[in-house]
Amino acid sequence: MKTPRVTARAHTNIALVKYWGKRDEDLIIPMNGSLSLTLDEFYTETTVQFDSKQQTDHLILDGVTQPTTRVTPFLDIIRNQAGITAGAVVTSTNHVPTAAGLASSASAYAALAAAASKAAGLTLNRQDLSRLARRGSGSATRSVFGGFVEWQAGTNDATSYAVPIDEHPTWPIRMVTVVVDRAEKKIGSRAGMQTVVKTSPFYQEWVKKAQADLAAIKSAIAAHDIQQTGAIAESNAMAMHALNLTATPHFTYFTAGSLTAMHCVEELRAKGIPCYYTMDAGPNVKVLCEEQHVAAILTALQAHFDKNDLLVAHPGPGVQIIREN
Ligand code: 2P0
Repeated sequence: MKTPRVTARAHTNIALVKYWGKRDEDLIIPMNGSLSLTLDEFYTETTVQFDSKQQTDHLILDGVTQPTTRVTPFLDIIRNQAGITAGAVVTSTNHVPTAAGLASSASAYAALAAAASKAAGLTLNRQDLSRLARRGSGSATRSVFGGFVEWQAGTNDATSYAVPIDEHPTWPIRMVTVVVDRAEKKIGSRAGMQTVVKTSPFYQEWVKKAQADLAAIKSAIAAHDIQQTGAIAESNAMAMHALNLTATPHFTYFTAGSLTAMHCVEELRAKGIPCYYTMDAGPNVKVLCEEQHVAAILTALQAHFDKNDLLVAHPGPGVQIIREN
């Protein structure tokens, strides 16, 4: 017997206050709360169908069959909840304007959680869907919602989930992505954050700072204050990347191109243009600004980067079921 075939779409998100470290590796409970902006530009569409004639799962990612090492344990959580044992066919496509190395586990697991839970016959509210997405990848917790989203750290499976802060911002906020390097990252975020939690002597200071940043950025976002919001996001990102340099062995995601982009943003700011950078577990730089300054920022960045490597994103929506048959 086959279940309905369900397709979900989820957008990626960029954290302004970062998640960087787990208190529970298995349940993916973070050490600190985080806050992100879901983006319209980059998303994943995933179709799931369970078939009781199938013993194992199949994963086709962007047209290529992949191992199900991480997907099968995730689907097992859903099968347990739904009381089924059927294998699944999972077909997933990443929609990123160029092969920019921006495909993310956030959009992937948010889409998979929505499509697979629906196909399995579960009816989850968005809080429970967020908890489920979290089991696949921490950042996916937040991609269940659109706009500005807070992941409340919690202390266990029941209390660690995302909540919308402003799903449809009227604030004309934009995120310019500078594609610095298209190569795969050398140190995955999972291993990177684990090393940092275990070895950085500054880790507890990070947790304190992230908690303070989270409270402060929520006020700044509510006030549509770009200077405050941007300054907190930039400072939080640099603290996260500083942790990596203080780990044993130390590592960094910065490349020469990342530094070029960051200097360019600082020069723009010195000229009175409010724009602020953030970086994740890779060399690409994301610039937070308001719509009215996008053109000037693109012009300045084009002195160093190819036009096609500069992508402008708006706030995007939360996860949606887009087909069911
Ligand atoms: C974030 N990142 O808050 C942080 C900032 C990257 C830097 O969440 O191990 O793929 O699957 O929970 O979510 C990327 O890590 O890690 C991430 P897992 P995930 O967006």
